[in-house]
Amino acid sequence: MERERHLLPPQLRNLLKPEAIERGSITNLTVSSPDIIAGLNNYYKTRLAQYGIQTIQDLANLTDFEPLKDDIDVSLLRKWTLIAQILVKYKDLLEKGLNFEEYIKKAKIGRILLLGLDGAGKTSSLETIQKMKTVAKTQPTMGLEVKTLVFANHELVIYDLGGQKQFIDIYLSDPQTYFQSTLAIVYFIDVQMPSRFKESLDFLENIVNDLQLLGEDPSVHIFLHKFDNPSDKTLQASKTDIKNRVTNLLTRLKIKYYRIEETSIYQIPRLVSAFSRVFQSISSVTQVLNDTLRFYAEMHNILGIMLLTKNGMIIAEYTARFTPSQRIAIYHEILEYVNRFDIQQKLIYSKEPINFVSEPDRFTVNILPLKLQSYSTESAEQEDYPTNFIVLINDRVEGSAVLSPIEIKESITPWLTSFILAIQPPNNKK
Ligand SMILES: Nc1nc2c(ncn2[C@@H]2O[C@H](COP(=O)(O)OP(=O)(O)OP(=O)(O)O)[C@@H](O)[C@H]2O)c(=O)[nH]1
Ligand SMILES: [Mg+2]
Repeated sequence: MERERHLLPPQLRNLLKPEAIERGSITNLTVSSPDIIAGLNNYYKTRLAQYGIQTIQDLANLTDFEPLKDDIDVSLLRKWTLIAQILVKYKDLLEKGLNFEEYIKKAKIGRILLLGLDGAGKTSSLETIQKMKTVAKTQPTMGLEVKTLVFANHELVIYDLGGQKQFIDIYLSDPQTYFQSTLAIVYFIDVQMPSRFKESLDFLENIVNDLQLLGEDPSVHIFLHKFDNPSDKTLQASKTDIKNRVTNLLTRLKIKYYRIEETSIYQIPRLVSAFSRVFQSISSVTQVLNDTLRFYAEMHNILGIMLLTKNGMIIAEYTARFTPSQRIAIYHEILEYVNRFDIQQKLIYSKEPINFVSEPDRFTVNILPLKLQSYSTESAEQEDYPTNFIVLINDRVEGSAVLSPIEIKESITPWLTSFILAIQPPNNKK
């Protein structure tokens, strides 16, 4: 009994009725009746059942609130479906009978491969995000170089595979050595070199074939790189051309999930954002964090929320209500603040938010330090945890959030803490 109760992190347990947890039906969570959710009483249970919603899984699948809205308030429906979706994401972990921390430990991170022809910009890009400033590296990589990068607590192992012809031949002739246990591949294509598109696509096809033969199913990220100046017409045309060709190729190879990013070492926010998405794609926790942020944004009427590491990488975000260019413009400014040492010091020690207006006077942005408070350890140990940043973005004119940024942060922090602690060990842990 005791063990079952600890399967869920405390913040998630708070979403459910205590009796539901005591009953020990937690392992059958997704087939449980929706009324295990706190506040969902018998009346609502009956209403939901009238619309065919009998289980947590049904509730998680609910997307169209329209038919129910006369019976049940939409804000309640939204809240409950989000809770149900979070619970469904835990199904896997619950079925394995693991608690959250154990689960994270077992979700061992494999490696990330940086691939692409010689001179495509792999090494420069990696060093640019490691240093958070442009590194225009010119030394070609001689074969395989193994590097690491810390993202949240994951020590990511990154294989930087030099792209000269003689090395490519070696990788492709020994895929087992180079491509096995791959969680993600980042494939770089130099958009300034249309004359090499064909050659680059051939290499990509060979890699994907090898991965499929090995039974590997990594997440695939295509970086259309050296996209230095988005308003350059020639560059735009090349980008559109290669984007179509990549899409066709990956569709033909039956790769369902892939992302295409436009990157440049001279556009750090885009590059960091693109890499953050690679890291998020292999982290089992970011999905839950993303849902949590969305949940909070909707509850408190906030336009957007981002959760950043100390150096500005995006751990999780809810930014669906911005256009991609708005999102990048806002993030650009956020990065400038977060990576300025004096501002960091001020943020961490004063605990007051930094406020600014972004994207031609449209959005107010608040950056707040997020000091983690462990629920299981004594307060003396708190200082050992690195600070993260929480960013709240709102419409300037509307000033729509009801609560102040500090109040919002206070209410989000306990929620996020247990998740982040699970993926982020203390600073002093080597
Ligand atoms: N204009 C522009 N040049 C870039 C960009 N990224 C990298 N470069 C340049 O491209 C050249 C090759 O960069 P590298 O990072 O060494 O390329 P690589 O993919 O690691 O090459 P190999 O190690 O040989 O496979 C260098 O001169 C970089 O300065 C970019 O975003 N824009
Ligand atoms: Mg290199």
